[in-house]
Amino acid sequence: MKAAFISIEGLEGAGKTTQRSVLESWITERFGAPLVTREPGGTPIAERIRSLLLSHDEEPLDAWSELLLVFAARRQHLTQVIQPALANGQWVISDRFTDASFAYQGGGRGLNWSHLQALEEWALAGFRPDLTLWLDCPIETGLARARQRGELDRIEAEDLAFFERARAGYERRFQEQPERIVRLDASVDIDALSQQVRAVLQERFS
Ligand code: Z5A
Repeated sequence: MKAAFISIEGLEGAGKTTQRSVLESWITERFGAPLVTREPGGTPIAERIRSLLLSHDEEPLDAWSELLLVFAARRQHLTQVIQPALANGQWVISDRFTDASFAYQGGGRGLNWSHLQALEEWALAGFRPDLTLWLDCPIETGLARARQRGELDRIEAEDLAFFERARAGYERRFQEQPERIVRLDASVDIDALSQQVRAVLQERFS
């Protein structure tokens, strides 16, 4: 089977990082160890852009600048890491990819949706994951799980309304691309969610 690219999406505390290891073991057993990566980040330059995006700064970061920075990091990640791995027959799992930009910058910041679609077309030549798992749970549930960690980064520090708009952004993207994006109920416990994840993998790739 051709190596596939799978992304995991969802708001903070949805369980993306936790479920990443479920995907990793399922793929390893069948197709060899996948490359496991994340966004923003995944290459040294893209990780530097990530620090810029998440750190608090006296100078406000303009919403379009934020979008262009995430896309600059993504283009770097795609060309330097993701595409070479896939060309080499290695599966790739990414904790977030372009759908996060539609959710946070399109939904959360309210940037023009069709401009984002155009950016996806020219910056990534329309490249998309083969499968995206959207871990969806009520915002308060995710925030309560994630916020035991302490200090909030620049995006985590946004208010509830921002995350509501971001969730609506995921919903819109899901409505537009239901073949690629699978929505999972992430309000359940870790084991129950892992079972949902394995069931999707089984259905798509066995
Ligand atoms: N961002 C953007 O704006 N535009 C873009 O294009 C991209 C990103 C790509 C960094 O993302 C920020 O970048 C993000 C969006 C923005 N900002 N926010 N908010 P990130 O992925 O690095 O950060 P994150 O979403 O904040 O990650 P997270 O808080 O670690 O969430 P998670 O990975 O989904 O959760 P987790 O680490 O697996 O679990 C969190 C805790 O909950 C942990 O204690 C678990 O044990 C527990 N947990 C997990 N699952 C469960 C279940 N099912 N039940 C109970 N407890 C659970």
